[in-house]
Amino acid sequence: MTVPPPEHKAADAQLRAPNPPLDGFSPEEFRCRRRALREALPEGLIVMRGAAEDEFAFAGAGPFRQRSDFFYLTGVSTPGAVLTLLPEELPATAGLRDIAPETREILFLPDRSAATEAWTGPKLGPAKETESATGISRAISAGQLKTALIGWLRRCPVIYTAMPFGERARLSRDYAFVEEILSVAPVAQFRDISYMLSTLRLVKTEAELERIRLAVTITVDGQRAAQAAIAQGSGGFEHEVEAAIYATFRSRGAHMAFPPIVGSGANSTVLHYEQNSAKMHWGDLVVVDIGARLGAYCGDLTRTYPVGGEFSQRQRDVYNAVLAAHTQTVRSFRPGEETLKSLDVRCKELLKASPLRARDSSGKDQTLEKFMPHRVSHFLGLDVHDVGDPDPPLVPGCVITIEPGVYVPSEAIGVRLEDDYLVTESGLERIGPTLEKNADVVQAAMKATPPG
Ligand SMILES: [Mn+2]
Repeated sequence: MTVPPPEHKAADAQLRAPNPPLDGFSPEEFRCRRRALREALPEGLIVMRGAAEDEFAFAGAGPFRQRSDFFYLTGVSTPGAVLTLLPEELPATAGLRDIAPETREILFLPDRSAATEAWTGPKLGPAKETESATGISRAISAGQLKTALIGWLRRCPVIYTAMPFGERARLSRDYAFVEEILSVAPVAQFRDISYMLSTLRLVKTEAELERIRLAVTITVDGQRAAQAAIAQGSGGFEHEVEAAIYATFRSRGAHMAFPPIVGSGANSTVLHYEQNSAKMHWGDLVVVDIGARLGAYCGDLTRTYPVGGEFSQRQRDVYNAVLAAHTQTVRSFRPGEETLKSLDVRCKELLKASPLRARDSSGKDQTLEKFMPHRVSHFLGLDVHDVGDPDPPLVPGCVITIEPGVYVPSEAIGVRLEDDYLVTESGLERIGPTLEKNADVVQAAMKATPPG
């Protein structure tokens, strides 16, 4: 260890202590994840790039959010960080001086700067305090990353990192990062880390489940606020409903996990409607699809409400068909065999079996599954559409949504009913407090809502 010169200490003294990292989780939680990843990929150097300051701001205006894979491994939300995990046989001294050769975990962080922090607030920096706060063996300056990689890759050319794929791959930051490494170590043999990470992230720990439960609980509160706003009846605006949801989330310390969907009338049939600007009228259905993000974890719930609290007979019929598909899909879950795909197939069979028909765009009567263009389920966790291979059977500890929907533009009727479930040994267990789906109960609750 080197001792910083006294003038360095004097500069540091002006920096305030940053908020603690890890978002309330124990260091052991993240240490276990890093250990599992190193054991799964023993033959290469693991290099994970965290998000840059301007990379993942929500809608361009929200707070900085760490990329989920990086948070999963570190609990660190400081922008510009890079985590390296070394394979067993590689001495850390191959790339760095002043480090114990057996060190396996090294976090590279931008140096702290009083001038920058005047704008952004206190940040974790390369320091002993960061090591004790995170449980990561060493936290050193990001300025040392390049030299370290050159030395390590000389001894171990296999490197696991997040590789970009697809049409826009070459425009991504990850691609630039790969090129940067290649420019100093052309010997590097890149392998993608994303699949292995998604496999680890699929099964949630108790601590993660507790956090997801809290996020869902706040999302339930948001739905209740939306229901009360829609119960006020004709003349209100979708954005007023959104505002009620936003107030509920923020007052509980949560953020919007994704742009909220409040679609009334014809907008209820638009799957990812986000304008939330229309006036609501008696007789409209309103699809409310929202999720709270508490810290790093998300909830995701959809309900469908009649403006003023009264379903028409036709709306009620469609609503009940969707509700039956939801309930039956959950009830018929086959532990050990079920996949996201088989759930989707079953849900659509259930809709098809309904005696109801609706008119498609060419004027023909069709069974209801023709009006459900999306899948019935996705994984939920650090991301709203969480990572994970959809093909293998779902294992205990996965968290999934169940969200059948029927959208009939010719009648301006859209209905979606979504809850979040934990996969257990015996089936699906709903996460969070009760949020009624029964049409009579919803209607009675809305009619009992006092004027706002
Ligand atoms: Mn969803």
